[in-house]
Amino acid sequence: MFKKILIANRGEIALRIIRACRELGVETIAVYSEADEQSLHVQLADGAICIGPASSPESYLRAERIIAAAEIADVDAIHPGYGFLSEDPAFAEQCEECRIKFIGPRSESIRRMGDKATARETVRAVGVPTVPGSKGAVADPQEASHIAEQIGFPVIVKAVAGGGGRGMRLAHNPMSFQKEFAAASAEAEKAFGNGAVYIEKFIEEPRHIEFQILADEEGRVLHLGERDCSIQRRHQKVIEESPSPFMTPELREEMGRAAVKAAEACQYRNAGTVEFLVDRHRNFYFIEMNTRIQVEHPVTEEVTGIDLIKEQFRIASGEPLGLTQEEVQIKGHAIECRVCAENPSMNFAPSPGEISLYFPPGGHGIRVDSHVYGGYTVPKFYDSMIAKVISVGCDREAAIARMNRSLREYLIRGVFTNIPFARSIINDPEFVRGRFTTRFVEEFLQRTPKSLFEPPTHL
Ligand code: MV4
Repeated sequence: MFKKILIANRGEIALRIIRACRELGVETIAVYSEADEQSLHVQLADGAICIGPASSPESYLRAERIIAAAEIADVDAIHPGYGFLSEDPAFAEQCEECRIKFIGPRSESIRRMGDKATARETVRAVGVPTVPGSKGAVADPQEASHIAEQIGFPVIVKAVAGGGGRGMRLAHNPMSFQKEFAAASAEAEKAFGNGAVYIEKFIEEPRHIEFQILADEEGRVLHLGERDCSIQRRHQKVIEESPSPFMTPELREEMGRAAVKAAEACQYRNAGTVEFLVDRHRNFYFIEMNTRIQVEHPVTEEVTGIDLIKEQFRIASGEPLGLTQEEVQIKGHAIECRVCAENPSMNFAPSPGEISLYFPPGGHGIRVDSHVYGGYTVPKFYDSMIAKVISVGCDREAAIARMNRSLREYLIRGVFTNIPFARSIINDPEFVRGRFTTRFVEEFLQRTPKSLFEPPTHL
């Protein structure tokens, strides 16, 4: 096992990684921006190095500063967490060149799966179902039109460098196609400096179901079942759960096998996630692979009993996976709500500031992964997520009841939060029925009076 590692991240995931390291007996070095001097990850790590001013491009996104910090602290490895540099193949490559182990896949796997058109072709070649669409990127508008007509409308135009919903355009008919194709490409060029796009048939009202995988350095791959992430608002997940209420044991086995094949196709190592869309007939289609640990990993941990962060360290240090696919058992049900400092009454605008009062929920079956505390100031510079509440129960009903009571207990004053919003979803009859699609939040917002999830007006 490693002796000392550096955490190239902040917030709750930095804490989550420090906690795993403490239990493994691994020393930790935190890096932080000037806005994060008072952060818990700085306090709880064994050492901390300031890497620049508040803004991410000048701190957490500066690969060379993080590598420099790693060399000064003389660490064996870097854990990138999620976001920031976690899916930057150049950063993974620099770690490799400096003989610092990158806790994650090889840079070639990150690069391959980071190009969404290449990812599609890579998994399609080994028999994983993909959405009907173009073979790779399409540059010529005439050729694109021809492909769209062949696929049949509606089609979706996606950025090759995209993912997570950025740079996507829907075209309902041949007339609108040219416009949407050009718009998607222009948007992609502006957002990613890469205007390449590809085309897929638009799957209407799908569910978003992703599979957690683990792969050791010998290339053995396991899947740890699925997470249902259909409850999203503007491509931001709000609630995730495992298992999916839509899943059957047969479909899990079939999709799990496909997820493992997708990972094998890119010689994947360490923890990863294979994303699928599932239509009403339970047809499933690969859409993307995320080559990092994800925000919602705790729901998988709670139903499998596997500590994914510790597994990441064991795998990266060369230990083979200690269990077989048959030994992975899904037990009970877990739900996660992302708590964000934002105001649902103001179109979910971020609400940074000082937390004046803080009382997190607890008790049987509740886990809170968070870096905040009473007196902490939520900086305006980063993502607004301040906590994740994870409930676990013997079944979905029990997990829902537990989530409902814990969101009721959760006291946060000084900033607005989406807690009332999450709670009203948890209590929504359609959510409780478990029959939702990626359009759930949109439909919920249309039929639900705002007053049902307005946060208290006085802080
Ligand atoms: C799609 C789709 C329908 N058909 N692809 C959005 C994020 C990105 N990861 C993929 N996304 C979608 N791709 C085809 N061919 C619908 C979405 C989509 C979506 C997917 C998952 C969760 C929420 C979503 C909300 C809107 C659209």
